[in-house]
Amino acid sequence: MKNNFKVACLTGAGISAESGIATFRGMGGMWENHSIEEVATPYGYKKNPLLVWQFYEARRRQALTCKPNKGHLGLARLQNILGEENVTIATQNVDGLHQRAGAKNVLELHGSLWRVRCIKCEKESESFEFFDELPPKCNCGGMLRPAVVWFGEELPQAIFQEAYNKAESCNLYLVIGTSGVVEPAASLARVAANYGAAVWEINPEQSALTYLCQKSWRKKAGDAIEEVIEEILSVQNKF
Ligand code: BJW
Ligand code: ZN
Repeated sequence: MKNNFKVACLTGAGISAESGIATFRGMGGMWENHSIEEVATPYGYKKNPLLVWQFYEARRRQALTCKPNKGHLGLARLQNILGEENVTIATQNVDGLHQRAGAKNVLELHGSLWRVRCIKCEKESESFEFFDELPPKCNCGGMLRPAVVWFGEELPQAIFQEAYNKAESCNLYLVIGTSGVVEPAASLARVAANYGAAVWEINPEQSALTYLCQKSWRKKAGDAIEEVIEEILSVQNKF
């Protein structure tokens, strides 16, 4: 029998916390020793590209030492159980851990640590290497930047549109490990709710999206994911 139960997920920094990658906000967060304007805006990059590159290069080096955790692996398993076409993962994370866990068609709303873009010729390319000289240069002589989305920048349109379409058409929207304060990513959960999906959340703390949720697991993603998968499998026929 063909399975028509559709799950769309929105993940944030919290799902990678158990892999050892710091979240952004709060104590011990990645921005604790940086101002957001300095390292997460085009203005900051223009003002001090070296500082911004040092911040991202440190994160690239650290991310490579980290492994996907039970949360990432659980979502990849859910794709295997229900079918890739029925489980969409839109992530705000740039660490690539969903893909390394085996997840397919991951929608990277905020770009990737593993891509760079030239600010002169705008060519974008994959880059897993570490740069000897910072800021790194493109073959055209222009300066490269991390291909991530900073505040005030537009999200990659086609990717956001696909995430939006999946939010509109899913039965269940699963929000994992995000504070839900950054737009337009957070709006995807509201879109799903407006189109009639159930919204469930995994987060040890309340988030800005908790008010939308029928169910909230106040646990770490890795501790809750198997329970949530069981619950999805037991309710999918009731939708
Ligand atoms: C666990 C856990 C465990 C811990 N298990 N959970 C509407 C209203 C107001 C403002 C705006 C608006 N629309 C747009 C804006 C402006 C702005 C915005 O949203 N500002 C708000 C903050 C006020 N948005 C933008 O500027 C966006 N662009 C845009 O809208 O452009 C419009 C445009 C159109 C046309 C032309 C031009 C422009 C862009 C936003 C880009 C965000 N970029 C960043 C950096 C990415 C690169 C990088 O990684 O360095 O994305 S900011 C940062 O926040 C990063 C994250 O992806 C994002 C979200 O953070 P996240 O993932 O939620 O992390 P935390 O730390 O906040 O939360 C972690 C959670 O995990 C917590 O809840 C913990 O409890 C939980 N947790 N352990 C499960 N084990
Ligand atoms: Zn170039």
